[in-house]
Amino acid sequence: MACSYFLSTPTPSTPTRQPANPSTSLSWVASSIHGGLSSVAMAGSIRDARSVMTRLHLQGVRATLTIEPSKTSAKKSQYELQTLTGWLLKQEQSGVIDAELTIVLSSISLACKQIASLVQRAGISNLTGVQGATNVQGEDQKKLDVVSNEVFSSCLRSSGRTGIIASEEEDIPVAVEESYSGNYVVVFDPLDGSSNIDAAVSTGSIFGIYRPTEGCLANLDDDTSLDQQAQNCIMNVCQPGSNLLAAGYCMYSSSVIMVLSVGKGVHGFTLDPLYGEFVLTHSDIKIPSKGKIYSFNEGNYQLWDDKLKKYMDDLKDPGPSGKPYSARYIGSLVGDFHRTMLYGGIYGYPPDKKSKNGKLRLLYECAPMSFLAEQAGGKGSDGYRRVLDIHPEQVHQRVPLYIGSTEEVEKVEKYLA
Ligand code: FBP
Repeated sequence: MACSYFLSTPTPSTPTRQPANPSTSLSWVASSIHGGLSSVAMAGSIRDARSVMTRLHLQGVRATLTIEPSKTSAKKSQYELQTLTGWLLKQEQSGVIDAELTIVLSSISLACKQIASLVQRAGISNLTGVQGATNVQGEDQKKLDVVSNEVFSSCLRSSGRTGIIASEEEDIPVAVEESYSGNYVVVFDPLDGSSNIDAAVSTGSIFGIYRPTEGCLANLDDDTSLDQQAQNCIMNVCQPGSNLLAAGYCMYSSSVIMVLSVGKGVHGFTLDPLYGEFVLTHSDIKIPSKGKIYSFNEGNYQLWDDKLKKYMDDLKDPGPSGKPYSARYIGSLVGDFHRTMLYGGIYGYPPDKKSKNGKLRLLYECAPMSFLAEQAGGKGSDGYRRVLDIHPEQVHQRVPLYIGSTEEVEKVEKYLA
């Protein structure tokens, strides 16, 4: 704590205040009765002050100590930047996260910076279009899906702090040989909103971090336990969202913004292209409790059940008193959810006659986003229960999602009840 202290004597003369040592941010006043004191004044710490006090007392000088914040060090430099790295260190220093998790989150921010530049240059570096392969869900993989997956996986591996990683683009979770300590379990969707990639419309990466459970790491040198190893990985990844330690997304849009929570609120960091650093721009985001914006793919309206159709009709025809809701749909969960976080409203991907459980994956999309929504005072539901309470049965399980302002999510739950 910055402070300064007074040495008051019976015949005070003009005190001189000088910062003893900016880095220890202590300054103090000395009254020069005997002239010699000024040399002592350069000392810095509280302990110094006390020893000076003792010496003065020994010289028969009556002195008292008053501590007050020093004005010099409190003044923030206009060039002071609160970067993500600095913010993570502060969380670590205050014991919110440990050193291992700091490193995992830093490696994720590096992956997002790399993916941001790949997405921005996709058209130039021939990274648009399909890869010519399909993922475990039978979807055509975009070139950038595959590249982003590689970037994300390699950043997590080289952090040496992840035990198991599970990607939306990979069939099964994998144990990380390079694991050094921490052994965190990281689930991620390397590039969400792939239908928007080639049109350079908002996309994003989503991640969630869990603590490893018992028997996390099978003995990698022991071939016979490969099935056991795979089972262990799947078991460790299939945790309910309520076990999440941290989650976040990085949106690639007109700005590149990383939004994350380590369980103490939600904070947003904008990538400053000048420094290549994520800088704190949205501290402690709170989702408005209600909002007149809905974000659904109404193209599926005819496939919805009647209760949901009634809900949607009422949103658009609120009657004489009300104002109709506005429709906003980017077709990228990260973009639509980011807007909902800031402006309020609701994003929904319901089940329909074609996709009985909707389209979104519980582990890589619904649970991390619901963790953020709740940390920001909002809600994430499958229409009947809290998404974070759903215990995954498979790693690529899909669930319906209604997420955003608490009152809006509770409204749709009432219609579906
Ligand atoms: P991907 O992870 O395959 O991109 O799918 C998720 C997603 O793209 C969401 O980001 C988006 O909200 C939704 O699917 C769009 O689906 P649809 O085109 O059916 O509306």
